[in-house]
Amino acid sequence: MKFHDTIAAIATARGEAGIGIVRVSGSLALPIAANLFRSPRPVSPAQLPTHTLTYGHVVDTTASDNVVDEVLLAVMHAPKTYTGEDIVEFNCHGGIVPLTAVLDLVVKRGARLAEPGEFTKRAFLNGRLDLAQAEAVAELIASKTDLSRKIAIEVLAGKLSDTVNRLSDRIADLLAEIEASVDFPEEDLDFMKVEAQLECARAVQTDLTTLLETASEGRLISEGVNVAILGKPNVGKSSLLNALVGTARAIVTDIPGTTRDTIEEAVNISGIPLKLFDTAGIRQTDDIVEQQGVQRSRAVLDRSELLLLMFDASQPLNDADLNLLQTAQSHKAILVLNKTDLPVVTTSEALLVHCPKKRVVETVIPEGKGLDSLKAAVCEELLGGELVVGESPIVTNARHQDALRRAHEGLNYAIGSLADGMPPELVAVDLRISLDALGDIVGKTTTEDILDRIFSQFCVGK
Ligand SMILES: Nc1nc2c(ncn2[C@@H]2O[C@H](COP(=O)(O)OP(=O)(O)OP(=O)(O)O)[C@@H](O)[C@H]2O)c(=O)[nH]1
Ligand SMILES: [Mg+2]
Repeated sequence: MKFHDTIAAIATARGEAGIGIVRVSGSLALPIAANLFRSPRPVSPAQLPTHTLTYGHVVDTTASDNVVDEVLLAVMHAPKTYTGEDIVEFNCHGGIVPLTAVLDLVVKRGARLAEPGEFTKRAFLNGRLDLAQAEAVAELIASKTDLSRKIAIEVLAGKLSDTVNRLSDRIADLLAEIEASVDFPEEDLDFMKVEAQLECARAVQTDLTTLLETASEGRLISEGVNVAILGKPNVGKSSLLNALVGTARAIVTDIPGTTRDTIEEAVNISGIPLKLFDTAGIRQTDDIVEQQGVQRSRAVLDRSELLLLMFDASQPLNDADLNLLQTAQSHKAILVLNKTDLPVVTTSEALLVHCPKKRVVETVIPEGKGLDSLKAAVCEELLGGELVVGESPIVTNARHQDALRRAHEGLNYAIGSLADGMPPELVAVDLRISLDALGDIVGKTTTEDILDRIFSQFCVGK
């Protein structure tokens, strides 16, 4: 696709840094560089070899060639560039003033400011990346853990797209065969043929299901999980938060009712980004501030995917404990039996009497005892064990998950129609729904407004 305008943006983060980059893409990129860039050895940017850096200065030609910044100019000639167009990048000193001054000059020479994600949108529209790969660029930038980075880089390399395209090809082949039987109806009585088509559709369905099943865990890795620490006052909730975060984030004292408000911290456990909430100990209280804290604890409970319910081994179970054990029945929860260094009054077995199906981890938080087992239990509870990035791709994106669901549904209907001996025209309609849904993932069938929505979530300059 040929775009008539040239776009420009500061591609690096705002703030002070060693370098900052003004990126320019489009047919005016090289003429603009020729106008603004001076090097000790006179060169024309259009003549510079592609993908090279040249030392020089950006000058303001309308102000007697005043030097604006000392830069390295990167020149990349179309079509083998990020956007598929000519690109120049001014590697400037990384401060907002020099960068804005260079960007201003670039705009004055005919470029316009780029929209968020517009470079990547051009890359997509020019066929340099498919849509799933373009989205992986944003996911890579936003990745919260090393595991989400690994998954994003593989999607960017085309691992998901390859799998989706192979599934599409198999459905397209089946569709072609079924459409042929519309054209030559005398063949549609061929029982063997329908059996073979059914077998083929079911095989695709199995692979589609496998891919779709990775989405619940995949999305957890890209989006994170809310985890609440709940328990009666003084059981060691804040101590646990601090131990998992690795700093003395929350105040810990031996006075029950120390934590009054909800404290929120991000931690990474085996590649899963957790948003961890330390809460006010739950108990009946006349203190108004503490009452509000207890209310907030209950609100946190409602929006958490996993609960760490803490119990004090040195004390008998009270009503608050029994209530929590009741709560555990209807939630994903791990029971943490803390203070097992003190003379034990409440045992793991006692907790399990109330919640036979839950995991119990015994801890002595100040000594770090049981923390590794707790982390393993969290991982097991959320992912069913460590998630290994292996041969098959992992779906981390809600839009892809939705498209896979639609593809799955279309195929289901097609299988039903084939099995019931429905006319091939009807089977073909369902197969086409499935094919279009898969096409949405890689951007073959995606509408303009969906594209706009996707790219508007990118940062400016990407
Ligand atoms: N002996 C022993 N003491 C612990 C253990 N874990 C925490 N403590 C102590 O228990 C006290 C209370 O700990 P916190 O972490 O403040 O407890 P909390 O559940 O956040 O309490 P509130 O904020 O009041 O609800 C502190 O004095 C901790 O040092 C443990 O495993 N063994
Ligand atoms: Mg506390």
